[in-house]
Amino acid sequence: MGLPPTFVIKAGQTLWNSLWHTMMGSLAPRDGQGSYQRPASQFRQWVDANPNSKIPAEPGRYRLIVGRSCPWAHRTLVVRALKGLDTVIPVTWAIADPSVGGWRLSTPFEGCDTLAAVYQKASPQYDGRATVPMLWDDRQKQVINNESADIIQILNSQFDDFASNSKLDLYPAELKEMCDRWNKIIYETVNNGVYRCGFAQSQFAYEKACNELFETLDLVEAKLADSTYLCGDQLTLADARLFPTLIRFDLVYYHLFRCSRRRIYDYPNLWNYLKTFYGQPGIAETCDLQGIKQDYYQSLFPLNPGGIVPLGPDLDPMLSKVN
Ligand SMILES: N[C@@H](CCC(=O)N[C@@H](CS)C(=O)NCC(=O)O)C(=O)O
Repeated sequence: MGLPPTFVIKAGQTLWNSLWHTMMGSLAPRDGQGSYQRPASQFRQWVDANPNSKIPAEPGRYRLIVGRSCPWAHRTLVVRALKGLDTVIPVTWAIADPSVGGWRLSTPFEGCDTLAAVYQKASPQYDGRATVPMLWDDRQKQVINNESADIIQILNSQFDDFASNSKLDLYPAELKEMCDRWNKIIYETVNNGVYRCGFAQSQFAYEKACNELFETLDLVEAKLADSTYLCGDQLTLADARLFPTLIRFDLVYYHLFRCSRRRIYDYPNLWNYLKTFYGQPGIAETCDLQGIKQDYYQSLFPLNPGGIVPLGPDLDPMLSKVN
């Protein structure tokens, strides 16, 4: 048995190539150079601690709709856990389901089976993507916010009357500037950077994203040589934003998104930092390591047409091991 005849290979290549570009184009909008362009979030309302405000913080009124594999949703779960908001803000789980082309709801919600249907029902004019995380108002039946960067700020600052760990401020005034600086660079080159690698539609776009990603990882590695967290000894929102990408890195991004210059495990300080964060109360429970792998490898069809999920790496025992 050898390879099929040349013309079969050629025909297969031509067909697959054009199909791949078509599918990637709808999975991941791109610019003229083939670089991934993430669409902007459209729901940006703010919940306010003031009981007399238009959208006041109240226990049990707002819920998060999240998916286990999504790093943006994971940030919101991380801040919810750190602040002790588990009983204040309930969670509805969305399941990555390639057969519906997006998120299905684990149990019907507001009469809807899919997240796209919830968006449509609440806002019929909405023409954006049906993304998690979503902060939903159970009282007014409306989408409050679908931008994770906003949602974590809201959870950090507006629910302190009900949070069991309200003393923790992940965005204190004196660290804001440093936190914002890290947020900007980490968003562009790491959080979104791994997607810019994985969703690149040209060699140029991939190499640019990959170089920028590892430049930042090197920078963070150097910073962590003499600092427990990104902004010093105190955990901040910058860490809550970095962690979900780091925990997925060796599991998924290294291989599926071709972020393969180094693993996080190969960076002593970053690996230690990852383990320290993972060891914070309530954090390990927000990480479904096997589920993350399954969703990415089975849902992103154009990147993994065979749908095979790799067995390794086995991160669980590595993360729990104390130095
Ligand atoms: N800007 C959003 C991005 C959220 C996002 O891209 N979520 C992905 C999952 S990781 C999603 O739901 N994608 C579905 C789609 O694009 O159709 C945020 O940070 O909240």
